[in-house]
Amino acid sequence: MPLTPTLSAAMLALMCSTLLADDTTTVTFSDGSQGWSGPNGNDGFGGGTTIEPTGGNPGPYMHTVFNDFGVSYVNSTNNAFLGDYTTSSSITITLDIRVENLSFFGGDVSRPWLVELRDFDTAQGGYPWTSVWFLFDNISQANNDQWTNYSTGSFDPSAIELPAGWGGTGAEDPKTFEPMLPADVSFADVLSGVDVIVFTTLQPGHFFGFTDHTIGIDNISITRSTSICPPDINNDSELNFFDVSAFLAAFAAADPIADFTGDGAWNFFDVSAFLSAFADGCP
Ligand SMILES: [Ca+2]
Ligand SMILES: [Ca+2]
Ligand SMILES: [Ca+2]
Ligand SMILES: [Ca+2]
Repeated sequence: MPLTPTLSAAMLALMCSTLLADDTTTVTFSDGSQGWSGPNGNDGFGGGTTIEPTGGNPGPYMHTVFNDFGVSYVNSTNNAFLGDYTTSSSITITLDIRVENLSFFGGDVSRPWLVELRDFDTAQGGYPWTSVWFLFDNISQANNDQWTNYSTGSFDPSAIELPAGWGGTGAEDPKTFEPMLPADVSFADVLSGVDVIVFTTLQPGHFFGFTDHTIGIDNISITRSTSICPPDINNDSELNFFDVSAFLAAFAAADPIADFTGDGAWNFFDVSAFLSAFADGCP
């Protein structure tokens, strides 16, 4: 029987319901910093970062008063935010920020606000790390004087190309001098072993003067969603022709999602395992 998209979708779309298991970690600062640190000047020079007991969204929050080119909040110890993202079928990173003051020589300014995921293992060419980063917005006192939630939205950590809204560092475009990922490093390569996560105003490739920052952050969250239905390749909780099509494309591209036997090779056994799992349906 020929497999037509319409027919197979109609036949198989009823097989599945919710096929993602979510694992969320949220740092509310009620249990300390949980590995997060903000800028702190030597001997207090330039200002510093403390956890305030009240005034967050709600309760405790991380509060920074600092004068520098930019501010960064760094975590290199909390495994909930680090390690291999590609074992999840999708990831979402969110946080709340409030800007009390963001000014340059007394005049209000806006600054980029982004999350950057750094990997030391793929670093090359004299760069200390490769990274991928997502620009949330430009923040300012005028726009962010109340607690504001920012999210990367759900992204596929196994994507080879940078998803929309993401940039890379670790090399330089020879024509534009813009930062970019090294040619042989993919989005998924960086996310297969994240060593440091950073929220920062320092957008790669941009430079800023000494700026007064008075900023609060709260509710730093990561959600790792794991498919409990591997043949649902496109993660829409339905098994249909589009998954077959997505599997074949992933197989042709040697995407890890199509390595159903998990042996790092793409061959007949993966096709067979996929078709078998597809025929079995999902819980
Ligand atoms: Ca809080
Ligand atoms: Ca790494
Ligand atoms: Ca699907
Ligand atoms: Ca295989």
